[in-house]
Amino acid sequence: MSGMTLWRNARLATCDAGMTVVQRGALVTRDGLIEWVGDEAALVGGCAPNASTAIATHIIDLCGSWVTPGLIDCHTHLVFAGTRADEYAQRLQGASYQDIAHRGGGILATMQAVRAASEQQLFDESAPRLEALLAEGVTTVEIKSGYGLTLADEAKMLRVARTLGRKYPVTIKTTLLAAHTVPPEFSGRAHDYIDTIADEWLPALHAEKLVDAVDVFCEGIGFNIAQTERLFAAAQDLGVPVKMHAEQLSRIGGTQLATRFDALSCDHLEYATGEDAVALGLARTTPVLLPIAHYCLGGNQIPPIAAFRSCGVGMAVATDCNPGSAPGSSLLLAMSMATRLFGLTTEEALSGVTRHAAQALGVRSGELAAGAPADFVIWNISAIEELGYWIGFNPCRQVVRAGRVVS
Ligand code: DI6
Ligand code: FE
Repeated sequence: MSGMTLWRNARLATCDAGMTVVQRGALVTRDGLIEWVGDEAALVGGCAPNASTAIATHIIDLCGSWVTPGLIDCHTHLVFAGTRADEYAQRLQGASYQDIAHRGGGILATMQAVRAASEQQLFDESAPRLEALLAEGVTTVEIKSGYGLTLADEAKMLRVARTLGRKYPVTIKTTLLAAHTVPPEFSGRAHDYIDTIADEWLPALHAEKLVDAVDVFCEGIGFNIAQTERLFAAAQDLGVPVKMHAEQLSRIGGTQLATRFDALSCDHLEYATGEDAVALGLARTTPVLLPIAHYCLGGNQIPPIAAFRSCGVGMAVATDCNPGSAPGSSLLLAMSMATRLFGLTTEEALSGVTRHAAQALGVRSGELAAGAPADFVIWNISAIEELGYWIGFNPCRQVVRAGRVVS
């Protein structure tokens, strides 16, 4: 793509470190990137002052609309087959998530459905969930494996995630979550399973360029600290960043381990403590809040938000889209729940799905800033607080990805 586009007369929520708002702002985009952003009054003859010589080839008047960076859903399991609505009904009758997992349901139920599905079926079932996210202005999505639990089936899930990224106007980051639960082939041998992932699957999938990060469900019903450390060390040897499902249902100390590996993020954190917040702050590991899972599990424990704030730790917010604990494909709903259920401010919720979500993925987007990808959303709202306020009503007007209007 060549040519420069000037997007003028916009109210910009830049989502930069200061959450700067520019009331009469403009953006200059070129070759898929933001070249300049600022107050329209600084533009000289339709051209960014320091940017260049040429007058913009296209000038688009946004008529005073609010513009934010493209939203980022930094934690999803959206590639899966089937549903687990039956388990939701059982939980409403008092069964716990752990009870259901111990009975062989839960993640293993979805594993069976994913193994039975062809790659095409998996794509066809997953695509509508991605479409729902994109309709709300999401331009970057992280997708985890973790329901295949054989080398071939984990590869199938990750390939579907990559294919989604080619067929839709979205940046997909893939995460290997083979360490989600112990599959039947390794029953009673969690240690061997971790060794197999570390020694065989991770190197093979990494060589196929299917793995942008490695995640572990570090939990009483998942993998313990020693097992997690073993897999993180293997990832580190390959230069692959790590993430963790940490302190979701109990506190076993995953966060402290993750920060020693400079993890990109620790996710869930309902049972994290002030000490964990300190460790996250020192390590620059981003906490990711997943309020839809908290809501659907009927949890009564919330993450230590005040401690995150006092440690200066920026919080990300994501959907956790999955068939068990979080059957949700709405990042705007996750923002609403993060404010109402976890007590975030509307500004924190917005930075949680933009700048801090980008940090949780190690990507450059999530900000309206020179040099960032030209991914942004034009909204039908009159106040920025409307994001994460409406429920079941979508105020997204237009999405621009890599400088092009895509919807
Ligand atoms: N924690 C979660 O919330 C998801 N995975 C995890 O480790 C749930 C996955 C599922 O129940 O299918
Ligand atoms: Fe999750």
